[in-house]
Amino acid sequence: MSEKRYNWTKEEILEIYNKPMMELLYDAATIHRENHDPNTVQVSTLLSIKTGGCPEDCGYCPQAARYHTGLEGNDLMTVPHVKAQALRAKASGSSRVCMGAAWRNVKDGPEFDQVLEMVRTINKLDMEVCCTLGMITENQAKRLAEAGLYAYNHNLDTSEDYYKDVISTRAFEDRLDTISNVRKTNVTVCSGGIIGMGEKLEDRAGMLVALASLNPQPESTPINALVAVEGTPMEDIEPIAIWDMLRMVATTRIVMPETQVRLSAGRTEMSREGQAMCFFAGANSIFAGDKLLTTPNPDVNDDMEMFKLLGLNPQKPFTKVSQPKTVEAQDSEFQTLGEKPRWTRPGHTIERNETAKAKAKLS
Ligand code: SAM
Ligand code: DTB
Ligand code: SF4
Repeated sequence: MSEKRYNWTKEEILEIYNKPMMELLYDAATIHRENHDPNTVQVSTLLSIKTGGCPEDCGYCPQAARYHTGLEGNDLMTVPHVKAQALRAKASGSSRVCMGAAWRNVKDGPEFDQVLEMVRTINKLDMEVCCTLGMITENQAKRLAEAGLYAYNHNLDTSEDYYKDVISTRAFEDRLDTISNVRKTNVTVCSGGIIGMGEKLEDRAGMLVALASLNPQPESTPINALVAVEGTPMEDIEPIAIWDMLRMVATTRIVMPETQVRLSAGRTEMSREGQAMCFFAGANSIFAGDKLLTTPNPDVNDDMEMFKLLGLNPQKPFTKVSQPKTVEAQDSEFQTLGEKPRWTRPGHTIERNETAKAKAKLS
């Protein structure tokens, strides 16, 4: 059994990443088999419960209000609508629903109360519930846990160095603080990032250093390929080659042996052969459903056909961690604190983000 380490250096990770491909695949597949059933893949369904109009300036994101991406925004979804979507996801073989909101951070109040009710509702359907709502405080993490949340997704997205070239409205440190708030509960941590944003290989390695040094390491790590959306500052970036995805998945598997590695955004650009190689190299989760949050994803029937072809089985819910209990709103031991946390606002200038913002104003 390979030993789990929290002190990987950037140099060590780059050495792994740059190995001859066959060595890298063999090493990653070996570690994968030591820690996971290689024929089981966890399937999550994304649900955008609050779309668009986000105040942040994340350079990759179609939901940032300041860029002109032609996206139709929505108010927060109702609980019955979410329940209906969760039931559809369950029927299609998904074990987890991941609810995303285009928020900078969670604010206490009726909308958060509504999200807590969504969490209770889905947990009662015996599905794993994940939320990705932006930054959260310790009290908010505890309230989500009490409602029955299984996982919280909060990506580091890239290295600490490159973060400053991607986002100016919050700091890398804020992301780590939210992850640490989630770790004060029994909710599992889902954290990963995006490749293909113009970062160097050192940044990919730097992101893995940061993720692998979290103790405990994230229970799941999404690896997204940038979906370059028109109107965003990254609209002109060319898609990455499958080889980059493969190397990133394999390296993630080696440095975080127990983590579930999720093949995330970018699968519409990948062939079945490419995805099969990623599963061999240690990916053991996908986002399924015809939409990610706002952009297309492969058809769920095509995915199930691919599973059949490869002899893969969808993972049952609560295989890794047992189902949390749901406490009803009236029995809650927590209160709405109405906190106004002071998350960072570095506010430095990112030229391409400013250009995209100016272009949006003109149109
Ligand atoms: N607003 C919350 C936040 O930023 O944490 C939650 C939603 S946000 C859309 C969740 C994640 O989606 C981001 O951290 C990023 O990793 C991923 N994402 C957003 N836009 C993307 C894109 N165009 N391509 C690939 N991944 C993207
Ligand atoms: C993650 O790492 N990827 C998902 C999920 N976590 C929330 C989101 C991908 C979004 C891709 C762009 C979009 O569809 O808006
Ligand atoms: Fe907002 Fe999240 Fe998109 Fe950033 S990634 S603009 S915080 S929705």
